[in-house]
Amino acid sequence: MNVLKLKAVVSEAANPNDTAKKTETVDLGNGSDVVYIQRLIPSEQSWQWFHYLDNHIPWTRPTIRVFGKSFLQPRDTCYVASPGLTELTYSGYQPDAYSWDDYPLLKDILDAVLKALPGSSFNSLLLNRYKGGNDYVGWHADDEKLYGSTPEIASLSLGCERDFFLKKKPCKKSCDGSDEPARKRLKKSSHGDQHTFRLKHGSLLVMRGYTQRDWVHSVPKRAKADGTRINLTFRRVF
Ligand SMILES: O=C(O)CCC(=O)C(=O)O
Ligand SMILES: [Mn+2]
Repeated sequence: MNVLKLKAVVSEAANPNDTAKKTETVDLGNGSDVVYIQRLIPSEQSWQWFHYLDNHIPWTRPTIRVFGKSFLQPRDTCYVASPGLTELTYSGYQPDAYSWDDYPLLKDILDAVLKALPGSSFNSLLLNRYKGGNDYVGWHADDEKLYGSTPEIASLSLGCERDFFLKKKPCKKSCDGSDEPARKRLKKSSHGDQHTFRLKHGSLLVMRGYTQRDWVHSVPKRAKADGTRINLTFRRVF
């Protein structure tokens, strides 16, 4: 991780009674940043949540459309949202929204996330289940209009550790003065334009500011990841 060059701030929890919550803030530049709290939720609590969600959430593996082709989404999913919100559509798929009242545990998890992020507000949740190293999420940005221009997305990880990659989007025009096509320029991007986080059991990663406008992220396949990982991304729909 290229944290040294990037004004990374590492701090320990102020309350000595609290589990040490190593927090790292990476300034991505141009009004984007990522906060990573490595141990937000104690391990035992995280495993309880993991097993409950693994067994009780109505997981589905929908067919999605990417570049005009239909694929089975390479992970299970479930969507929860407050009533009356604009419906979510991604990759040609519109998930049915379950209610927070259907799964009261999700409200407890939301409270724990909000405790770490005072002043934040979330009204929807996309859950993902990666059933092994072949499951993944490809490069994308959560830049749907319904999240507004500077969405805060808080992502809690439970279970098997996986890598999370962030990569700067190519400039639309030749913003660096180059005549090369965008795809070629992306390949040449410098190290400051890429970051990797190892997402631990019980960790929280928060993307803020213009991260969805200027960056893409992914959780790639990993041959050695043999366990299940559950991920909860809390979002605000406007
Ligand atoms: O599983 C993760 O950590 C990321 C999931 C994600 O990016 C998404 O659901 O939009
Ligand atoms: Mn995403």
